[in-house]
Amino acid sequence: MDRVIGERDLESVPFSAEEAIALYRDVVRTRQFDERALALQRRGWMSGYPPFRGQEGSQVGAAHALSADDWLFPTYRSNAMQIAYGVPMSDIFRFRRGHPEYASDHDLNVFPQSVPIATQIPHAAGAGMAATHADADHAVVCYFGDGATSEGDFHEGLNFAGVFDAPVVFFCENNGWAISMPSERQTASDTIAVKADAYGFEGVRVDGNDPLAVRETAADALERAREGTPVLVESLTYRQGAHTTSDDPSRYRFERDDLPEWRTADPLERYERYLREQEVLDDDLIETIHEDAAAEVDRAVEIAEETPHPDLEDVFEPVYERRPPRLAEQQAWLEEFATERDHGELEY
Ligand SMILES: Cc1ncc(C[n+]2csc(CCOP(=O)(O)OP(=O)(O)O)c2C)c(N)n1
Ligand SMILES: [Mg+2]
Repeated sequence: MDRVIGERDLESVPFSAEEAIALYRDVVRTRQFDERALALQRRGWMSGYPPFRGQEGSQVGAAHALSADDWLFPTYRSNAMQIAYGVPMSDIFRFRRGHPEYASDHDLNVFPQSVPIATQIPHAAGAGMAATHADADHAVVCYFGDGATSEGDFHEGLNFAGVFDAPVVFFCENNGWAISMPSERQTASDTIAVKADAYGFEGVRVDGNDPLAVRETAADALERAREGTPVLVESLTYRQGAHTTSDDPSRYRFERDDLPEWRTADPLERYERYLREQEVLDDDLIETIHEDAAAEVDRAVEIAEETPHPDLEDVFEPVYERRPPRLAEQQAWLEEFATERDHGELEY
């Protein structure tokens, strides 16, 4: 990669020290969110969690390039992107505790996190086509992983976007893994970015562990998208943790000596070191930023705990206008299960 952090100074990047610190603050905020979420899940506070540790730079950088009119299509892994874009941490905690996403405390243009792989890609292409149709000047950013590029939805979404000049930035976080499948076995293409050629637009690669490079790449891509050319960004980063809290990576993950150092570098440590060298961060500021982030996470946990548990009805209500019989049956079963559980009639 030609964008390795540390090989340039802040004078040579189009950002002020203030912006560089704002990015750092979000890397710290999201790192602390992720660490707390993992610890809380281990206590049974929420049922499952997909950690994004290692991918903060790849997400925070792009969030800083979006404007408030743009639309974001996230995945289960892109919580840092959402938090940096303005979604309250408490919303994400509540979602993980079973609260519906539509009951959120923000009015940002953020779609529900997609858990089915790649299904958000045609949706994002459609949202981009709708923007063109309405003569609106917002853009759409769609996050997905390396694994999603093997799905038919990836082809369909990028094909439509290319044909209809949709203002969409397709942002692929190549984090080295799709659960236990290493990314080099995901495709026989040289890179993921090169796939954009087939759809008639450009694909670019960026060092995803460098928040400044991601910010600049995403800003360029958004500008081009607004002019009617979609862009595929391949952000090279690394999933440091397990796929989710249900995963045991020791079953498949051995040292990835095949990846270069910059690829598995920790974005927080590396960026902090760089900003110290640039003399825009010192111990005092670092400490304040960490303390503020910890207080914000504490407060978000409190808000989530203060929120009454959702009704079982909330699981079913937003899915279909007219509930199909099989879903009604599942609801009845679940209500019976919950009643027995509440009366202590169930044996675990
Ligand atoms: C359509 C579909 N198929 C399979 C799965 C099971 N699944 C969950 S995550 C995952 C791997 C996704 O890998 P990648 O796209 O690289 O995203 P990452 O988890 O690395 O962020 C799979 C296969 C799913 N959720 N949806
Ligand atoms: Mg992946």
